[in-house]
Amino acid sequence: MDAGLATKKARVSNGPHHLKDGQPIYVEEIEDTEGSTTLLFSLKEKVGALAEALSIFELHGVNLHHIESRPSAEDAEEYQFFVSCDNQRGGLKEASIALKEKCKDLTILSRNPGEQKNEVPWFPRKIGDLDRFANQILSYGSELDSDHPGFTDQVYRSRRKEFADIAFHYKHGQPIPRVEYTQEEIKTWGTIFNELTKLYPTHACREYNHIFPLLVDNCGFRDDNIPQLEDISQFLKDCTGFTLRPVAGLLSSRDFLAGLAFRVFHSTQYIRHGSKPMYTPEPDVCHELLGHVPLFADPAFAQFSQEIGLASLGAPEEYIQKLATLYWFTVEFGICRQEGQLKAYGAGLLSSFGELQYCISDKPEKREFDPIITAEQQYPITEYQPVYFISNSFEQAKEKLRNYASTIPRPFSVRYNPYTQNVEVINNK
Ligand code: HBI
Ligand code: NLE
Ligand code: FE
Repeated sequence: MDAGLATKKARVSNGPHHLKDGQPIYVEEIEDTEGSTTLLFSLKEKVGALAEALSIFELHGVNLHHIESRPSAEDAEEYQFFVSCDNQRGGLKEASIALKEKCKDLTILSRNPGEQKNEVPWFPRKIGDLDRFANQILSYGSELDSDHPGFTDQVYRSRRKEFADIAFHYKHGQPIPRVEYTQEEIKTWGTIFNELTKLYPTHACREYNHIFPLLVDNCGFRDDNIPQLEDISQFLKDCTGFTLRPVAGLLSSRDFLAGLAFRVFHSTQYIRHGSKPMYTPEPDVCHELLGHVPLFADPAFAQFSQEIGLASLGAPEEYIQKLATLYWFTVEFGICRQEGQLKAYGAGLLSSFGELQYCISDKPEKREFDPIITAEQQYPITEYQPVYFISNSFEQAKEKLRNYASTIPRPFSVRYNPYTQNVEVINNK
């Protein structure tokens, strides 16, 4: 939809429309940027109400990308609208001021949090919105860095492109395409599977060892078979409602955490290069399936993961970074005490037979897990961790992180509706 060039209007002063960290935000503070902005507002149900609202965008020359509506959860006589627009050419500020006169609850969500510091970053509201992340890969897609072990291996590189294509074309609700893994890929998986399954009884936490046999029985976890994401997704759905979505590489922390709010785990499907089975810095199918999947079948862990995801939606960038660091030292690299021994529950440990042995040895430093302190810790992403944070139990780690997440400031609260798979936003007036 293109409304043509802007007819600039004089700036009108207007009251605050929104509170953030207790501070009012004024629509005048909207900056024209390269990004897109989503506006959220409600209108009384009446013929022509929407057309009238849209004419405001047209008048100010704002190009709309996407529009959606639904009945309001709070007021049966109102409809809620989500309008995503391009603000490259300006006009949005003026359009918002005019729109503010028609609806009392205009909220501005932006896709570019860094540039628009006073606004709530865009976040997915319904499970299908996760389709928008498919092309937002930070790294590790099909383009490999020069220090990647597969960099000069043409066969490996073209294989990575095939996997990236599956992820880029995937849409919510479709079955995840099955992949026929090559003999070489299965051999790499087999080495990792056999080494790790020797270590799990002594090195993995109780919850992990409890679920693992179910994956052997139901999903084809064996040394001569790389399980299919679709089968695992179905299995997890039956256990806890979690599902998998294929992803080409690393998502931003914000996008990755947002998936968890919908009980969706973004999973890679390719396998690491066969020359370095014991450790890889990038997530691969071994990391996802052997590291993460077992715990997503655990109801308490699934609930915890979703809460972290919900706490991240629309959170300020600094908190996303803290949450990502805490996620790193728990879900990825967490260690807990069980029966007087150290056990790994972090997926990055449970998928690396190199680091799994190293982490509970006395080489790395170990500190007590404390979210406030741990959230500030720096960490390398391409080598074994120099520091791990230990909790007295797996349960305690989850409880501490959950309490921390509930303190993240936001001018609204969210509630997940499992029937519609939508996130409902409740404004804290
Ligand atoms: N992206 N695909 C993918 N997989 C992850 O495990 C992942 C990610 N992005 C960020 C991330 N993990 C974490 O390090 C935290 O930042 C949430
Ligand atoms: N280092 C892990 C492994 O080798 O399986 C992957 C970690 C991904 C964050
Ligand atoms: Fe991971």
